[in-house]
Amino acid sequence: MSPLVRYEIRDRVAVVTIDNPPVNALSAGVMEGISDAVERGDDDADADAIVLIGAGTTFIAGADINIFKELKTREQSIERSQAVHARLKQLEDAGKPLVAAIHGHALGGGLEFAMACHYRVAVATARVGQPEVQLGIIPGAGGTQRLPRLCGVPLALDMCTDGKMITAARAKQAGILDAVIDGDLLEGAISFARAREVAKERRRTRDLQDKIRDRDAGLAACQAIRTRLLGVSRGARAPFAAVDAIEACITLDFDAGSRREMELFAECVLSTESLAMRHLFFAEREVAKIPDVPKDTPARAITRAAVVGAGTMGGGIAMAYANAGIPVLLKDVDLASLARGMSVIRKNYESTLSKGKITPEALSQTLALITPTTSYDGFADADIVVEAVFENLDLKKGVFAEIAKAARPDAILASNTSTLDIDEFAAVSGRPAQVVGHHFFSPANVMKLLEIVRGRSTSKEVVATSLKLAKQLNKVGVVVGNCFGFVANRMLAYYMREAYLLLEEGASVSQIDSAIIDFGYPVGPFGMQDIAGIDVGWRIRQYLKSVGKTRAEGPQSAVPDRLYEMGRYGQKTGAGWYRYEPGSRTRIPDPIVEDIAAEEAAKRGIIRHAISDEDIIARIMTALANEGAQVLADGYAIRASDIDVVYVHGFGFPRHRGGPMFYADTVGLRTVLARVNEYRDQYGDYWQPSPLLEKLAREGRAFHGDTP
Ligand code: 3H9
Repeated sequence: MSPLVRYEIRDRVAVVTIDNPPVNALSAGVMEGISDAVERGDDDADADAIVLIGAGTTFIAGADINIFKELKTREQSIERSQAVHARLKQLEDAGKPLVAAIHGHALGGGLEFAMACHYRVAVATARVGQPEVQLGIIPGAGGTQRLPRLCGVPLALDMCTDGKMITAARAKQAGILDAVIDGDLLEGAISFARAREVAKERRRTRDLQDKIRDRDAGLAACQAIRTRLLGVSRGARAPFAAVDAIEACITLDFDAGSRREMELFAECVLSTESLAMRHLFFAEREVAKIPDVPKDTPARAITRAAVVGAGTMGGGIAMAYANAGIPVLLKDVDLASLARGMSVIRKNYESTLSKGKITPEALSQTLALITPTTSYDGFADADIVVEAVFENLDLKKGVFAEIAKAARPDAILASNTSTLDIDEFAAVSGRPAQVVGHHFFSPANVMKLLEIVRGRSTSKEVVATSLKLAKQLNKVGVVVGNCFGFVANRMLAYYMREAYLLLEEGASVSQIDSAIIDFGYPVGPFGMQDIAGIDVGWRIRQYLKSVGKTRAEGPQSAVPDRLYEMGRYGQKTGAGWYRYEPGSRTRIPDPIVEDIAAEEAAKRGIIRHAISDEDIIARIMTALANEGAQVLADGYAIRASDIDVVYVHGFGFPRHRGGPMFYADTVGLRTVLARVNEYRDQYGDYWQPSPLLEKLAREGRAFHGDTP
């Protein structure tokens, strides 16, 4: 028998324990081990029933995601699925009651194995779900056929299309679980199994029909969710495939429905979408591994925080701390600024309340964690102080010097600068090892990315603490180097450069934004800038001018500066790249902006012309990948996959395309390089291929190892 699965008899019940740390993923060996052990239990004269349980912290977190790499053809995928489906039917056909005992997670194939058992019991803290869609696939071991039979079509549709887990209580209420066990899980599962044996009960999920009998209601639910998905799926295919498979559960018998699931699974698992999403699954875990900061580097506890600057960023950062249950002081220079900041925070929470995402009690508890102040009193109690004042080097340096006096000597001092040199702040802090950049993304209480900027002297302990803190704040922390704009904004400058130039060349603001949204972003470059504030970019450009730099090489479009001069700062002033009706965020195209673009184009001798959406995407994505290659070559990002994580979580780059570097790999680096060279010939020498891109393309390689 496989060492991954143990077998023992307890109280005349065969206990089958899966032991494949860390998450009992279903490798081929685990699946075989479970089949063998259940068969053994069925034949064992000393066993009246069988319990399937996980060792360690969880039941089963799903199939081992690495095994999908092995699937190269549709036939191969269908053949594998047939074998797994046969295994599950064999479990379901066991002659003795078979009970899954769930703690931790039963996800994906884990839930599918549990559903092929006759009954399922779980501890109250357990979670179950079908998260496959987050990997660009659908449940592939009968989940789309068994889940609706247990919980009905609407919940099965929700679970298989959004991939979110549900609690044990919800799963029990829906019929996915048969009991929630208080006390010891194994003891509870054994007595549950014995009771079924005494009652001579065994229930095969595939025989259940009650919850899928109402065909019309089921089909209507499928149609309704397809319509909803059109608005939210951002071009991903897997959620629709999941609906198709559940529809087959309603219209076909179990075997034919399973066959349909296998076909749809094969289509999804071989797709670029799935490759991209599996890439991100591992990239998001890899990102916390820093080569010279070992896993056991001590990380400090952050129990109290202070933020300086109650503007948009400071307020959002204070909310992020409060949302994590960490008390936070929020300081600004005067009462009026503080009152403005606190009123924005209150409005944000009230909007969350009106959407039903927070209770009134939770709202007041969370708000109470934020203490507004105009002085540095209490700063000495903070484990971390975050500076979030205007993006101006002298101002920030002054604030840093003040903070250094007010904070405890061992406190971490973090700057939320989006572009400036962390080492300049370290120099005035008197404790350079404790200075780090914590670059949040707007809105800071929502966006998941935290760029952790490592200065020349930042200690390993501060890096480890920052990574741990990012998790605590429900963010994805990515450690980046200290260059102008760090990783996110350095690359963004090239993305925006192309957007501005495409506009001058003849594409409209709304065409460029729509092309990017159709690509899968939630918002286009201009819509995004209207949210972030055109004044923010203007201020950075002024600073750069004063030090004789530009953000990205090449022509600097004057259009954003002209909007700034007209007081068009974006949504906050009711006009920017678009115009907005009072109280509305609906973007209304404004011909004035196109006129300004035409004037600026004429000044630069550009003859405006029609540009296709494909060309817009090619230009913008090529600029991103080429600069990403340079960031990587310069050592400011540790891995290409870190850049992907930055873009997915900082700017909403579509997950199903894997991030800008992975997307470039799927386009092919030879094509990307050819485009850079073509643009150089057409537009000028400011287009220069990164030597790393040239090297990889020449060698037929990709940013992420082998070409996908
Ligand atoms: C599926 O089941 C398809 C079926 O329908 C078909 C069946 C035939 N595989 O996240 P963590 C690793 S598709 C391989 O940091 P946490 C992970 O990489 C699957 N590895 O822990 C990490 O490794 P490392 C559907 C996996 O406590 C380590 O385990 N299931 C897998 O924050 C710890 O992970 C899913 O999509 C896996 N399935 O969260 C669930 N899962 O330490 C995927 C984890 O080297 N998993 N690893 O970096 C999760 O959502 C989370 O891991 C979980 C724990 C919530 C379980």
